[in-house]
Amino acid sequence: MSRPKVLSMVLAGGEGKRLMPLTVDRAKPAVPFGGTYRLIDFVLSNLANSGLHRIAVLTQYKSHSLDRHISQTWRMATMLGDFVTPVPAQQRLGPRWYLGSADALYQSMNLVIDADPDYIVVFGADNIYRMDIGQMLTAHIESGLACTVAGLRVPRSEASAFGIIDADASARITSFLEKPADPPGLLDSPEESYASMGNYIFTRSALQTALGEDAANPSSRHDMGGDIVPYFVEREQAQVYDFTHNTVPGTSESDRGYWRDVGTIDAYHHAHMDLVSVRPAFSLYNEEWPIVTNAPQAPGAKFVLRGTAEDSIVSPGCIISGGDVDSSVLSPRVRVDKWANVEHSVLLDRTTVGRNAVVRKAILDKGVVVDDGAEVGVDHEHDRARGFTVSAGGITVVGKNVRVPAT
Ligand code: ADQ
Repeated sequence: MSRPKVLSMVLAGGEGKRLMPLTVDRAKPAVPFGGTYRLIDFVLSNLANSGLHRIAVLTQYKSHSLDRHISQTWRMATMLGDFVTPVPAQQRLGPRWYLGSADALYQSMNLVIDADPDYIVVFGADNIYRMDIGQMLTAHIESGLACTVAGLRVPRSEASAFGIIDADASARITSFLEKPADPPGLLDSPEESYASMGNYIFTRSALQTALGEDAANPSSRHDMGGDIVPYFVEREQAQVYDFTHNTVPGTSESDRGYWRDVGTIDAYHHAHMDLVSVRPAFSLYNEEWPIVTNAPQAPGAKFVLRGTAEDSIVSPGCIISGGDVDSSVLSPRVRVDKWANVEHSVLLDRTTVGRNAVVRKAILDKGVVVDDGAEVGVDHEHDRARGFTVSAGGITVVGKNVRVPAT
């Protein structure tokens, strides 16, 4: 069989309201993650490592830092030549901003016509995982169906954030409920539900027809999960691809099946803690399936005056000068001064933590300055009174460039 022609389209227009204030002035896929990465690096690395090099990234909301990151990291990446193209909303059909994720695809149909693919891979941009998408493509082609949805089991308590799948023994999807208030449990495991990962493969002609009908339907919300997947389920043309069957070179048994939606502050914080646990639930150190990013031009991290970091990721350019860092992730050029204490926290680029300061279970956005002796995450009432966000799970978030005084 000749190699099928594939076009990948990455949906990168999400606002990420539940990640506020991290998404005040950046699109959700541009949110930094794991020290030196941004969320979009995970899907783009998965596509590139899977040999799928023809990629359009559909951006929209506050896309400036996202566009810059894609051009610096991906468009120029020598391993890919110039395959990754960011497509800003204004380059599409018509003058309007798009209405939903399906409309973003519909308005980008010119890319499909130009590339003339047999199959279209449509993936979200906000998740942390490794996946060989070639295996899902094979399953899609072998099924002969029009639509394949990647799925995995999630705790039922979290399932109302997802599209929930019911499938028969042959993996054909028999029902799909987008973000149901009361998600059904599985027959063999009532406290789990089968969730869509928001990653799809379509046969090109079928997707074009579906998007055309959707665009003409005034009652549609033009949403991939809410409208397009149900369209194919109704026509008995959708199957689920079980993510736990996917194998990626270099991953350990414990890494297998790791997938996190980091759509909330608590989930974002939790996924960082997964990175720094001694046996990480998700390892960034797998060189056989590298996650690619734009490494900063900065010297190695430096530890002076008995500064320490334990169970932590410390990026280039950081200086730990007599402070202690524990179970935390530090982006490039962070400074932690004498007698300061940082624990269970995520510090983004160029934050500084002054002498005797305490930062606990917190996320500090770029450029935050914690003054000498100041505290973050110690007293939640005080945190809220100072205008910081405190999540349901008790994580304090300080927005970009904010100065935290000692009183
Ligand atoms: P959500 O992630 O809540 O659920 P959505 O907000 O549409 O759905 O985001 C999906 C992807 O599309 C993200 O990568 C986002 O950045 C992007 N996006 C959102 N709106 C867009 C737009 N107008 N244009 C371009 N891109 C856009 C989805 C599915 C669920 C599934 C979860 C898994 O709808 O069924 O369970 O993903 O995380």
